[in-house]
Amino acid sequence: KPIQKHPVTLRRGNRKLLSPRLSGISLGVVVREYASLSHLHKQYFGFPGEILMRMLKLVILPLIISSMITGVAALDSEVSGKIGLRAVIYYFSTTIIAVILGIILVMTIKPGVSQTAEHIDRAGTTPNVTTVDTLLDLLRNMFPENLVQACFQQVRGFARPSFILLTLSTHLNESPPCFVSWQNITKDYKIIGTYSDGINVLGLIVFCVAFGLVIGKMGEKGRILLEFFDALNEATMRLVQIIMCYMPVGILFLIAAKIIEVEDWEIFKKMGLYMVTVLSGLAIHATICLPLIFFVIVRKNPYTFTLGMAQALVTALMISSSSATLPVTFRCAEENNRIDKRITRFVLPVGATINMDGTALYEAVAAIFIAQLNDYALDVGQIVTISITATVASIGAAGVPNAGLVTMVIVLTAVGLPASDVTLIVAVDWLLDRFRTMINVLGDAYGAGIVQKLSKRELERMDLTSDVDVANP
Ligand code: DAS
Repeated sequence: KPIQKHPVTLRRGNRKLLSPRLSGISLGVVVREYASLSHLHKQYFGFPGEILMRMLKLVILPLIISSMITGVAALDSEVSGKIGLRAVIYYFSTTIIAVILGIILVMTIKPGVSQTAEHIDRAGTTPNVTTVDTLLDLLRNMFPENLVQACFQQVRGFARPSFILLTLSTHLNESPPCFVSWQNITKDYKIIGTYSDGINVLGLIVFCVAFGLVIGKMGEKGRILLEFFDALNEATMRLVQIIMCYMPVGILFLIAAKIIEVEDWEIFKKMGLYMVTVLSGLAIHATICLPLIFFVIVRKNPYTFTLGMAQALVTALMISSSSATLPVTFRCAEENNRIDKRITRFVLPVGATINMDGTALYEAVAAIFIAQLNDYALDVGQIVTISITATVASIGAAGVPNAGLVTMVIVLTAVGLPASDVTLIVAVDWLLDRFRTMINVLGDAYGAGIVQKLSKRELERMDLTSDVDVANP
């Protein structure tokens, strides 16, 4: 049967290029050949995906600096204070809701109790963690140093009082919580492009907010700086546009490389109920809790809003990093969901760093699941402690892959569970991390939409008074 002339063909001028069907077939052939050739070299198969990750990570630093500084400078300090407060209240409330949802589900489904997993050998019990340093040593034995540093710095810096409660130790013999110093950032960024997972994003944000406030107060003198950072933001977003053209290829290879890597599919059957508990909690939070809050406040269709964020959600699902997804989150929020740049530039970087509903839900579920596996009967006090520590730990989790696993050790420690039992769930974390990162990004986007709605009056008042519309050129 003659091939039907494809109605739409790719053309440049009057030269006909490959028709979409032909190009799809040829891409499929290329990928299959490449896969068959490179099954011996997994890392090469993952290389095109790694390129995508690195390109996105490359733009994080200029994007956060330019967006935060111009975002804060474009708002006067009173307005930015109100917007910041609304954002933080939203972050805490949705995170607590996610934790409570997770606890209700895991106490109902009881994944750990129904499992007839062979009794866990208690031989390698972890040291009874009493100080921050013992906890740090334990983490260092389990995870890469820079990942531990990224999370620990954030938890310690952000939640010191609860941290003391967590470790119930008398001697916190480490330096006061470190906020950013410039060399601290460059230390993390050894060479731009070899992004270290341990960048101190929280410290960077603190610096940018302070710097933006100062520039905003400089009036005419600060204008040249403001225009520089605005131009830097514009240039960075154009770079993101170019990177997004490559995205389909990168994502295709990222998925393929991950699937090739998994050797023990058996573990998924054993952990099935646990994964169902986590995934159903994340699904309920994303399709009911967050949309309901959004609809009540913004009075718009939340699902249309979610559709507008689709590209960012797919990116988060593929790369498991809220920070690396930030460039795409910006584009979707501003271009598809028409959120004011003065809100996105201020709210999204903070949200990507400290607002992690998916991670908080996951850590609460995982901690109680491990308690069930060990036949630990948790009392109400311990359940409450898990709620608080899961919330704090999600704030401390950096927006990089597997961060939630690192900070979960803190949750386990807080209720006296063996921290080494984290190893029981590591095997499925690469999959669950993707879904919780996706919910983290969705929560950030909803937060920007809600804060914009709540700040409508301030923004309108500023539009009337401001002569330089820097935030929305
Ligand atoms: N991967 C983290 C993020 O980027 C979430 C987590 O590890 O829990 O949001």
